Amino acid sequence: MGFSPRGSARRPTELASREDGEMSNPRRSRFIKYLAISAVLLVFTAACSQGDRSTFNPAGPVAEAQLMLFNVLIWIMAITFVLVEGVLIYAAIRFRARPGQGRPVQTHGNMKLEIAWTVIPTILIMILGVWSVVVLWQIDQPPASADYVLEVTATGHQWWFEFDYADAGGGKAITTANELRVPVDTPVRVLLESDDVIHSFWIPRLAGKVDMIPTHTNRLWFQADSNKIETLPATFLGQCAEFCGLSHALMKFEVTVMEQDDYDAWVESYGQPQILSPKAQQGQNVFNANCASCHTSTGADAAALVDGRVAGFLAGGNIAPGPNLTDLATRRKFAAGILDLNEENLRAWLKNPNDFKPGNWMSKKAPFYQGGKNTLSDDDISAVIEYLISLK
Ligand code: HEC
Ligand SMILES: [Cu+2]
Repeated sequence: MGFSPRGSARRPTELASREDGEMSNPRRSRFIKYLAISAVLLVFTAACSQGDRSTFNPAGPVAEAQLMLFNVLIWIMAITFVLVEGVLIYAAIRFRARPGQGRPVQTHGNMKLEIAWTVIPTILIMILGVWSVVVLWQIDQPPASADYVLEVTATGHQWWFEFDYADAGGGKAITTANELRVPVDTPVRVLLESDDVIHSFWIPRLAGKVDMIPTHTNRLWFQADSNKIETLPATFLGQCAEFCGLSHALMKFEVTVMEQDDYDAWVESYGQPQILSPKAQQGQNVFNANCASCHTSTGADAAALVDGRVAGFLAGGNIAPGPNLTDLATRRKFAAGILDLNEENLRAWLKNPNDFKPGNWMSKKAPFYQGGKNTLSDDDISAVIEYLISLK
């Protein structure tokens, strides 16, 4: 009970070193070290707020509402934290034990204080809680006043995104991968599904993060506002936000926001038969023989086809659902947003996808990879690349 004699005996020397105002050398160097670490961390957080992936730069109503929620919560919590810690530190310094001081006056309880620090936080948390839920409800569905909502099903796969438009416009169904194209100023409802493990759908500047769960459909919506975008088409980066296996960090996608006319033109041109050069025709044969079990390259991927692949995959066959490649050549990137689309990168990818995506199912399952090496001839690889870059 009370102060131990050992404690009071030690106190004067400790206080003396604290009161002489100067920091001792080891303490000063430790202080400088912490300062340096904080400075480095600050640089990292500064990097977080830049570029196409910043939640602090919303480009539409949903991301804006989410940012507002974040800002209000963080500021109220920061102010509360500073106040409470301030009073605590003030009390600890102001009323600290001094040498020669006897036992302080003993008190117990203070009804007014107890009530104040129970009631104030309760009210605060209730306001913040109720308001958060109201905002979450508000951004759950596109505004009822919207006269058109584009609907897309996004399916998570290890480690890429499939996008299915049941009606992309004019009744046309489209299946594509890793690049979601949407018209500007149009609400887009995204139905979220997964064919393997849990993923999470996140476009930092537009909306997120909502989990993609096998056998259960979640949803979110977003809209890209023209008055927050400098030039069209604009690209917004997306990212899987739930750890989903080895290459989770390489599971990205892009949202391309287009003028309505450009979007309509894409829908119109999607899956139109292309005129193939002789080399590309050879490539098409290579493709049909080696790639078509997992990839589609002509028109829509019927849901049944994908389901069949998923079933084959789950049964352990030489099959894994792969991205629909119908419009591959019109994309900026491939392999889920990690490689720029050009011949050189396509060749490197086909040689060994594992160099870019550890554990990917293409090199694990495709029979033409033996011991991590592509056994197709260089000529066949060149031909299939010729074919791939004709897929518009
Ligand atoms: C066993 C199934 C399977 C076979 C066979 C297969 N792939 Fe793939 N492929 C995949 C999977 C799965 C991915 C997704 C990899 C990832 O991003 O994690 C993929 C990704 C790709 C991509 C990137 C697509 C994009 O939209 O990002 C290209 C291009 C590609 N494959 C080409 C080919 C070619 C050409 C062949 C035949 C020579 C082939 N694949 C054979 C399963 C397969
Ligand atoms: Cu994922």
